Amino acid sequence: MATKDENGTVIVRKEQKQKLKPPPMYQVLLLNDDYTPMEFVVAIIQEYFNKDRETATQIMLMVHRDGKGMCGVYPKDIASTKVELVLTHARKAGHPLQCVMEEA
Ligand code: TYC
Repeated sequence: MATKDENGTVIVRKEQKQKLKPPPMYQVLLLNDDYTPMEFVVAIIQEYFNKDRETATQIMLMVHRDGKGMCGVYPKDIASTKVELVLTHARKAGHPLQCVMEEA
């Protein structure tokens, strides 16, 4: 953009640097517990994270073995909605399954 100072001198400002960063992404993780049935966890991963049965089973077993496992990476509002839907479904079914999100 060009403007003039008090003497009429044209001042040309350098173009503003583009400072916008891409929006942060969030991992959605399932946490292990001793009570939620394996079959229920597999069904949850298939339903909310669009995985086939085989992939869902692998993720479930990883959570069972390592304590936690990643189901997907999403923008903040989508990750947050998935966490809420999973927790609501698990509580309605009477299971203590935990689902969390963290910045990727
Ligand atoms: N540990 C559970 C069991 O033995 C299975 C399980 C897997 C629970 C993954 C939660 O996120 C989980 N029934």
